[in-house]
Amino acid sequence: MGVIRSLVVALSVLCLVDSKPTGKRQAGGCSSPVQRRAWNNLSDQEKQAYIQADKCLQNTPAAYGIPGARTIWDELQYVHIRQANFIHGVGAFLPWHRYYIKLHESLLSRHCGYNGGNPYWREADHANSIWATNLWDATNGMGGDGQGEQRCVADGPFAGLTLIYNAAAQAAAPYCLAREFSVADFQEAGQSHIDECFAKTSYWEAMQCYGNAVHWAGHAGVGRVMEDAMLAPGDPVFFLHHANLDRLYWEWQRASPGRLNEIAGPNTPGAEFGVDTWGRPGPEFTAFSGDNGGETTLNHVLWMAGMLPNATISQVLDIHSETNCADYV
Ligand SMILES: *[C@@H]1O[C@H](CO)[C@@H](O)[C@H](O)[C@H]1NC(C)=O
Ligand SMILES: *[C@@H]1O[C@H](CO)[C@@H](O)[C@H](O)[C@H]1NC(C)=O
Ligand SMILES: [Cu+2]
Repeated sequence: MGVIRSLVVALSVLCLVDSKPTGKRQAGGCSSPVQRRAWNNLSDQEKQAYIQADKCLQNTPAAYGIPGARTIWDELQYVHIRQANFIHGVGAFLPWHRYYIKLHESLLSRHCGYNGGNPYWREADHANSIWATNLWDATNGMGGDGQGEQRCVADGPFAGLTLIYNAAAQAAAPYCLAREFSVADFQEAGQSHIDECFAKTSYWEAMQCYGNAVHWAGHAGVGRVMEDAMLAPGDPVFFLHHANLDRLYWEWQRASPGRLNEIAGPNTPGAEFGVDTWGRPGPEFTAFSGDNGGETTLNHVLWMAGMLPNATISQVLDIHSETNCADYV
């Protein structure tokens, strides 16, 4: 296990450096969307600003009253674990993860002075080899593969990062940020899989397609924490991966105007999504889903544990909405 860091670390001044203006959310609109750019297209200085802002969240004491959380990074991971059986394999999968990216962006801005967009990882560019990217750089990147028996990440800015929530969303023994790269699993990020999903003509078909190979590739390709459907956001790579998935979903949405108002699917996942081990979502979610039934509607409530206000799916389907105010460039 990596070195356990002191939790009380002064904010790095780098948190405050070189960020682009955030999306301005004004009454009734979004006048200047925050720009989400490909990792490869960021300058080293921009990469550092983003990395240091994530480190800042990992070193900022918990602020949202989530039981057992040490840091805001813990609280961010908790939001995902707590409702994992309500946001995967369901209609809300893509909208929920879109709003979760906005949560990450909002925390970076609110607590760490980073007002840029959440960058994305253009995975298809090097689907033949997960290694063939500067994303793993130890200086201007996420650090590399895990090492040793526990596969803890031992280089780069997140070496020594520990996480505390288990799959039951309870604070337990700290564990390290672990990775175990798989070249074979990452190959599913390839363009042919993206093209297949882009060709789907209904949301539910498209969601199931994007949620399959294209989504799985980044999780299983990185491995360990990222491969765990509950714990995955503990790895900072999660947000680059999901921004890429969200970008692909947005491309699909833009291909036909009706798709900005289209949602479908069940509110509880089928057996193939592991509900037998996760358990069914309880009334604390289903009673507040806003759908008046088991089918996901535009009124479905997206919950971020109070770190952002509850939003409905209708508020996030357009990334230029007041709630999102973002663009992929
Ligand atoms: C972004 O990076 C890609 C390669 O990953 C390159 O083809 C493209 O020209 C870059 N775009 C800009 C605006 O720099
Ligand atoms: C937000 O959503 C959660 C979960 O669906 C629910 O428990 C809570 O009451 C909602 N909060 C508000 C202010 O509506
Ligand atoms: Cu998820």
